[in-house]
Amino acid sequence: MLKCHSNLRPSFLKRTIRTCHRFYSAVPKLTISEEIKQAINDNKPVVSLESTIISHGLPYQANIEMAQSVEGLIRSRGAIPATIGFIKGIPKVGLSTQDLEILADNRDTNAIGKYKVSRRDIPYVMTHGLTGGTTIAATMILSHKAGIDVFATGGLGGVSRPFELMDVSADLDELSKTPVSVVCSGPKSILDIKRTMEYLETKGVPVSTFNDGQFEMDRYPNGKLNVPGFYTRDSGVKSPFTFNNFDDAAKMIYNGKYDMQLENGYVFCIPAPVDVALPDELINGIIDETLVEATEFGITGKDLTPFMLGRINEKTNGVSVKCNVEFVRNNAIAGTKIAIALANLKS
Ligand code: PSU
Repeated sequence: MLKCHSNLRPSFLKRTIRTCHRFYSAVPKLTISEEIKQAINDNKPVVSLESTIISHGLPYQANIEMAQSVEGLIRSRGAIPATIGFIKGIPKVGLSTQDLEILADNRDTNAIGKYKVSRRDIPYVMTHGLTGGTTIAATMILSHKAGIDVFATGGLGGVSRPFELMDVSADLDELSKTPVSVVCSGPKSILDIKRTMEYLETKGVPVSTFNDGQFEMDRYPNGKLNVPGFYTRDSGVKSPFTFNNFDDAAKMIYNGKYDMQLENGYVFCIPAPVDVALPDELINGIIDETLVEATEFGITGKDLTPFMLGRINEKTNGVSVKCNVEFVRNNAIAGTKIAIALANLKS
């Protein structure tokens, strides 16, 4: 509230108020589509989706087809999809077909100038009216602001393998402070999954892996699975928790977020279906070789993941992209089931 001091002239005050108003109305606000707003108000299940996977994670055509088919899958199974991104500096929850096309068209990588928007990039992107895909971290932030609990994607960021770089994805810290659940196929196998899991433990983030009934259970003492590693069903690193049905996943969110008001997020890992996952022998060799290339080219930080995924696609003749698209679709279905179960618990 502006205090009126006797030495301030009314005209000065009026001018100040007008300037403040102009300034504030120029700041783009979180824009939520009417359909999503309505669904959230009515406690209908909503599943959010990120857009870095569209702008930087997958090549053109596969990315737009994936984005549209995933939205369709969520809808056909009874929830509302909410794809999130920044369009001309505006944080949007619920992207239009045109917005998706703009983000997806990454054919000329020099010309697009599209941003990979994580937590630290948000103010810059808004100030400069930029367009960009949101990472898991940024999608969690916008989902939480909109009131969405569940978010589905492909693979989590994590601790990168060249440890000297101390390159830890902002996704991990976000999971410690934003109560949104990420349904994914585990940390990306290009990462140091052991260190990623240690980091998540320190940050108090529950990681649970879904038993889809397709594992040879005698390999897993006490029925405890390992976390999947994005392209592969088993990374070899223990999953702290295993779950057998989506109702249990929803109960975990409800107990932590609504009963206990814990502020952390949750990771629900859905192993890629058996016929979709890539054989370890094929993918591990390619990843090791590509990491060496990344070091040679000096590629680090936020550029590392897009570089790795792009090169792995080339080296597998597109097989890695097909696998990536299929498990995102599978995760979207799982996310929808969790969102429906959670909406029932909340009603
Ligand atoms: N899942 C995919 N492909 C992707 C990503 C997820 O199948 O490209 C993105 C997510 O946006 C995630 C990001 O947040 O990769 C991780 O990037 P970084 O390692 O730079 O934090």
